[in-house]
Amino acid sequence: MFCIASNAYCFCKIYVILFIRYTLLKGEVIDLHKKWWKEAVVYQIYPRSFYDSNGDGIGDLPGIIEKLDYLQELGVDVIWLNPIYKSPNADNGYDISDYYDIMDEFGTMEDFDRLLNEAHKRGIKIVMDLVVNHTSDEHKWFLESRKSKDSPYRNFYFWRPGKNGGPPNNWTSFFGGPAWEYDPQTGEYYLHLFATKQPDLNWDNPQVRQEVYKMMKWWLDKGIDGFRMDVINLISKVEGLPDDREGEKKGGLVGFKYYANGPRVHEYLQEMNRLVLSKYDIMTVGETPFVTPEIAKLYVEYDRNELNMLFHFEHMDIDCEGSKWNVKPWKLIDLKRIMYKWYLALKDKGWNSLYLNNHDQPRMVSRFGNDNLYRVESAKLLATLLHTWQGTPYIYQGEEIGMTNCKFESIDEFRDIETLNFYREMNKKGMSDNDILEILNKRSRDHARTPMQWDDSKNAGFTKGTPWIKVNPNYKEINVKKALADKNSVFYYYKKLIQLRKMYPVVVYGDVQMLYENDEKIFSYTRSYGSDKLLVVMNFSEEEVEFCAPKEIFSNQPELLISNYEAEDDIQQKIVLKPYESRVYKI
Ligand code: ISL
Ligand code: CA
Repeated sequence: MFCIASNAYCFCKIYVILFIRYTLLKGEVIDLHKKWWKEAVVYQIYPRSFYDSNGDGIGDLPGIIEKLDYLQELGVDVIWLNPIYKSPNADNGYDISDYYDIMDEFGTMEDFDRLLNEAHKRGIKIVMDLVVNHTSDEHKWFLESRKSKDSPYRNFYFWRPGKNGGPPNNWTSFFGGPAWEYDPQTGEYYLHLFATKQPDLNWDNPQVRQEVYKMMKWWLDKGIDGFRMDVINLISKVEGLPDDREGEKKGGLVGFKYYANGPRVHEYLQEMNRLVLSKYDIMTVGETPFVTPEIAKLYVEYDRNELNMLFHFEHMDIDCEGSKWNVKPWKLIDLKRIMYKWYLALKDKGWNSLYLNNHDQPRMVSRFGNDNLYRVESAKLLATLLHTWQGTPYIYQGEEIGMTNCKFESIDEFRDIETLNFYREMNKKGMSDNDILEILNKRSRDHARTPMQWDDSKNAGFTKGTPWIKVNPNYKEINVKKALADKNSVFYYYKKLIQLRKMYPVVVYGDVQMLYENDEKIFSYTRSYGSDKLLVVMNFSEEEVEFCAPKEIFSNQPELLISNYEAEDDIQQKIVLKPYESRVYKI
């Protein structure tokens, strides 16, 4: 028996070697790290703002089901759902009171099962948000833990006595104010890195970890296809929760050096991988503020067995200084430098995720493009970058029709807790409403959260009732119905880019070689995979610019795969690129 098995093993080995030889000879590449989640395009849905099926003004799960055909038409492979679990909605679902139930406004567990089933029928996978750095203060664990100092759940969270008549340390919260809340019931404080209604879970307690793993398995056994893990690199806090004196002097967020990429985070993620993730064919992406490529490697290198990819924030910080509210102009050179640095660092060892906006960020066309004169051109140009750089692209709902930031006319049009807290803080400091409004009109998370614009009817066709948040007034111009009727729309450009990823492995797997690294207007690179090669050229400016193609490229009869202007097929050595023009050639 052993003999037969070992013969078969030898035979297989020889066959594999021959096969590799053969394909290498043919000029093709065998990539042992080929994965479905590298080839996939992910579409992020913020359910509250996607489509309202029952007229209560809030998007819901049946609403998403109604729009699955639309997503299938676009061609995406995966949907990432922002949190849909039971929640009092202090932070739109990022404050979960029951991990095993669905938020009332979004529907029922039957609706979810139907959504999963209907998506799978169309070949679309579903990735869920996993929010386990904190729960809601209305979660039963927290309700129990706050009852008494010797509650069996006390140690599920961080409860500490005050110090010198104040909180246990000087850490501040992401949403403003101290990271501690005093609870008179037991006379102690609890830690919340985000809102007061989002107490942090204590991952050092093995019971907490077991509960989280059990819950993850429960969803995976239902058939979901992965997790996007909310602030997952914040789960391990330094023992003793020390004061951050340096941070205090600097201003801004105080304390993060004691919990970002904390001492035991890799131990916990490896445990999670061993006990849960490794048992399923799924994808994982960690949301990780405060990571450099060197730190990121520890999370995503193949042999570390932690996560598949991360959302880092480096490119989200190029247009601000000190804090997200302090906006400055951004430079293309910085974007190129950061993207190339991340590519090189993870090359052949891990994998990048690619995003230019999400539910926490301004709309990409308003931020990195031109949402006025060149809205369509620049939306397509940014889409080109997103789909032809190496990594898995994440499209945020509405991006595929070029949705823009919204013009908010007054403070009471905002809904987001971070925005409203910022308003209160600045107002207390004496800043005028107009000045605050100006900042918020650039940065508020609500720009991403205005309803999806489906058509030019009332409320952009999002709801028959009163929408929970203002609809962007530009919906008559920018909407899905119009996009579907225009063959030159941003929508069809996305569709084509997604198809190109499917047709040419070089778009997914090809190595990147930067061209014109120091050019302030042109973003250009080649991708190579075996004998396949692509050239991507993008003009990130409002002026015409000249581009000189490398000789080996224009003399090789390149084929134009996609472009956002009418452009000729053959490339001359010198071409003039129009404002925001982008072209992709196959060589
Ligand atoms: O949104 C941000 C800046 O505007 C970030 O600081 C954000 O708070 C951080 O990236 C964490 O985000 C995630 O967790 C939060 C939640 O509010 C965000 O929506 C979520 O993406 C707390 O769960
Ligand atoms: Ca609804």
